[in-house]
Amino acid sequence: MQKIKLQVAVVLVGIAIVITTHHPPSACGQSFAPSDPLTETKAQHNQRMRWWREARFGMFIHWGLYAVPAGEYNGKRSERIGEWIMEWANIPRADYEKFTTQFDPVKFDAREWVRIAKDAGMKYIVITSKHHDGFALYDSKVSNYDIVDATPYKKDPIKALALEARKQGLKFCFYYSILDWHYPAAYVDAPGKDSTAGNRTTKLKPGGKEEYLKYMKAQLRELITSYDPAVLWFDGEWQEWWTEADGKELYKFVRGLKPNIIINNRVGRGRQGMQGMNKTDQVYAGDFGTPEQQIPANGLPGIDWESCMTMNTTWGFKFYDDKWKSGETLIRNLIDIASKGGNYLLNVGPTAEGLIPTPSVERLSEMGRWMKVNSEAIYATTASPFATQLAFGRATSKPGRVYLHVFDWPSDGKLTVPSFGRDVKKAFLLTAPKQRLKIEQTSSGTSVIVPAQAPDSIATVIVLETN
Ligand code: H79
Repeated sequence: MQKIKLQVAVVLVGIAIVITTHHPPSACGQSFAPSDPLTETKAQHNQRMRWWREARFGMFIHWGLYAVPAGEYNGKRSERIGEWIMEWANIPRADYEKFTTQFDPVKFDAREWVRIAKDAGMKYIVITSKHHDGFALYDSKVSNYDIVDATPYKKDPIKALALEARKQGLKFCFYYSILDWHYPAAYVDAPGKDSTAGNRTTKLKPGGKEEYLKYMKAQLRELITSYDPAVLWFDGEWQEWWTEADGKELYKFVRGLKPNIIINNRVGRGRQGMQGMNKTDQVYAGDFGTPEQQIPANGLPGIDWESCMTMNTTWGFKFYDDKWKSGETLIRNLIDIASKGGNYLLNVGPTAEGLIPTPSVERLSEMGRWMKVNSEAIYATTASPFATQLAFGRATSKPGRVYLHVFDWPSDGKLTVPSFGRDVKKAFLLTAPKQRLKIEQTSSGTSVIVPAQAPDSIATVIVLETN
């Protein structure tokens, strides 16, 4: 009884807030939907987003049945992404299901995975609970197509990973695909395609949508009540049968189960392709934009976004993909993204045995070495205070401090930045706070006298203390 009264009160408060704070999309149209009927004030929204905005760096994990073929089917390889093999190799559902018998990740070690993420400086983990292939990586009660019911492994790795993430202080989050190639009511209607294979788009049999919605909600309820994720990261929303109204409804459903959860914009139809930010004609569902495999040229003030990117060219493991980005590129991507006010969600694709590939581990530990010394210039920072991008690198900001991330060290020993509306009181290398660097004020900005050699050739951080 007490509980019912409380809920009524919450709804009434919600309505009051809707009336008083409802406003049209901002000029840039990029504001994300208020979470009606759980409408929150700006302050409540900021509070909910707080940990995520401060985190800046997370690990994406694409792990599922596709790790078994690992990019090769009937001797056929592809340049395409590994987790899409059911699509590009045109594999019928009944054949794809057979991978379950070979998915036995006996080398999976939750503690080790979380350690790898944590040592890299990552603050959260987003793992595929279910990708487009429909296979659940956790013990779903509403499906037998999951790791516990259908594989020789018979255990729930998600349970272990969620526990371990919590233990080591990382936020634990789920990816969930709206597109589902395995659901019985879904079928493919495309020339040359098996009707039960994977495809960019699927159709649903009559009545199938209502049935599938129920199924999805049942799985999401399981995910939220059993694992308490901090983020739900939807994908596969571009199906013609999925509408923005469906997205708004699902957003409400998920927030209703966990009010302080954070949800990406792929829950609805807002995002503009791989660029990932929202269309500007209306307010769309979701809390943050999702650029994929790209970094926006500039950040958008007041807009939350997260670039998700791979380290090689695939999300799901492909044994022959050796097009690895260098540690330098990955570190500079993290800095570039932070300087534009975004988060970096960097992917690993573990093997069917349960191992994060060695080249990924090596790169993450290289990032960790940089972060151990420089993370102050990443965590809880906001975008660069400079009107235009700095030629020598990037900048991040905090109250009282600006961090210059120098990629190209000056040959004349002088680093010059334009005025940015705050006085520079002193400057020093982040690694040597007691040794002040000389500064010269010019009419158009500030010059810092720096050592002849770059202390860190990837990115040296110089702190400007401001008032
Ligand atoms: O999970 C990973 C990939 O499997 C999945 N998203 C990442 C995080 C993904 N990557 N690429 N694709 C899915 C292919 C989808 C491409 C497109 Fe489209 C769908 C092109 C046209 C429709 C999305 C919607 C991009 C533009 C519109």
